[in-house]
Amino acid sequence: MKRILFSSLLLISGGFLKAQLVNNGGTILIEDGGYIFCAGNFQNNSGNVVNNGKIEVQGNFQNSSKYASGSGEDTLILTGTGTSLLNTGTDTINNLQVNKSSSTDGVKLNGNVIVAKKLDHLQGQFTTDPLLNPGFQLQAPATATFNFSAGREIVGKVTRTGWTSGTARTFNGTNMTVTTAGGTSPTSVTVIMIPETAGGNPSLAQREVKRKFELSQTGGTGFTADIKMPYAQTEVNTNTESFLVPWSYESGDWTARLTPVTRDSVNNFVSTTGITAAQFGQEWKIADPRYTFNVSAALRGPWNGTAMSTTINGNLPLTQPYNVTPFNYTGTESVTTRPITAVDWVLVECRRPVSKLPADASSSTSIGRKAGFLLSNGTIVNPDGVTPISFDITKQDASFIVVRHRNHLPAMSVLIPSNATGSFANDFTQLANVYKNPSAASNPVVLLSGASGKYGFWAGDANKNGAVNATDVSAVKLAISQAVTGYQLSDVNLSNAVNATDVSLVKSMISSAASNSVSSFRSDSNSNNNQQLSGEINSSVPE
Ligand SMILES: [Ca+2]
Ligand SMILES: [Ca+2]
Ligand SMILES: [Ca+2]
Repeated sequence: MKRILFSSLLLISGGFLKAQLVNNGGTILIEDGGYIFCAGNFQNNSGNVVNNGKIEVQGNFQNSSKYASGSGEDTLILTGTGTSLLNTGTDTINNLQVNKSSSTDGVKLNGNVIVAKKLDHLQGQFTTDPLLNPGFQLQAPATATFNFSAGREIVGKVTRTGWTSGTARTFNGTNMTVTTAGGTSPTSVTVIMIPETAGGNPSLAQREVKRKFELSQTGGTGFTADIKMPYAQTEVNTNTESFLVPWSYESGDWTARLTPVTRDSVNNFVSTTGITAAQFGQEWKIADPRYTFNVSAALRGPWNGTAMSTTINGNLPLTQPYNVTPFNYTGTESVTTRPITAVDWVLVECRRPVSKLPADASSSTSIGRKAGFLLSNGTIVNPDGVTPISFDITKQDASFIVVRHRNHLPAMSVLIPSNATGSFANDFTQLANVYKNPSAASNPVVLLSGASGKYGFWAGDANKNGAVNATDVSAVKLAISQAVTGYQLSDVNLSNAVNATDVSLVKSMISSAASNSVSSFRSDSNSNNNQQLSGEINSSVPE
């Protein structure tokens, strides 16, 4: 039996070619305190390597036979320039140190690698080669220590075995951690993390930090997980770092996890807690869920032939008024000062049915909404009175935008494609931009006089039931009889008074719809004996 004994520093180097250490059947024993330096490749083709000391390799390290350690430290150190291929075969290395010459040099797996005690990633790139060799992984027991110097991270697949709940374990970098709790603990957890530079563009690219994560586990049921996910500054794309949240890819949809989220835009990570076992086994990414809605619209009620009046500005509530049926919007938008050109509060919704069909865009498909102000020039702004309305949405992809007003019929956009800049735009004053229910008798919006072909929202839904008909006339008349004042649904022209002008406006809407109807207006002998009022205008927005 051949045995090579190294009890002190051994340098193996060559002349013009990089030296190689090749074992074709012997036993190489590095005793405790021993140190092999190999400027080239270290290749254990057959036989045994028993490492109780240190092996430093500047080329490739390939174990195709047996590698073992005794009681010593057993460290493999990868240094030098260029790319070292690393493959420990089916055997385990106690301590692995990646300390290449510069950040552009690296280590790439050429098979699976198992590290039992400690990983030190000090300098250079380190990749498991996830795109070309998705099966390769760095594996370590949960008890192993992972130490990364600043900016270092492992690209690709890392598995921690012997998993137990309750302790945060590091995977691809200092800020890539997973903790599980409750249920039945997994036996192992795997993270595949691929930054943009390594091809990590999340599937169905919309708006995202250019890096993807795939989490999975073996075993375990009913547990929850806390995860922390890092990113590189260069991957931020069009996202605003202070808004970033995790997203998971579930059932063909990217779904934002708006809470609970913590962020660190200095150290560049996002974390969340309590994700379910089912969510855990998904692709994840990081993206800014706040979208800007550059939408404009007009209301027929306050339209005076040249502009929308702001007569009720002084009576506008300081808190959004849609916290009532049928809107049931519980947002806390409020102001201390009303924007001086505000016509009224409006409620803006983003709807995204899976089918992408407008008929399916019911309120149950809402992925975010917010109350803001409609200004006299038609723009819809945040409560700050200046910036285009913006809010968080929980799904990505093409969407419908709905604008609702408390006593006008709502309107919905046609399908608007999503984009990577986090914005949607729609001008509701253009008929072609507004969805019309094919079975609706009238247009979804009404032509405004003196406005060069612009359209406004139908006025007169004084009882806010999604239709303008004789019952609204009755509601206005009742309000007149009660001499109500202030911010009233029955003030359908927003004139700051409820009077005969409001009755006339509702009637003119109904008769206008009747004369424009595709089909004849409904005749209902029970509702009203004034046949001119028996028509009605229905909202084209799915309920
Ligand atoms: Ca940052
Ligand atoms: Ca009504
Ligand atoms: Ca009025």
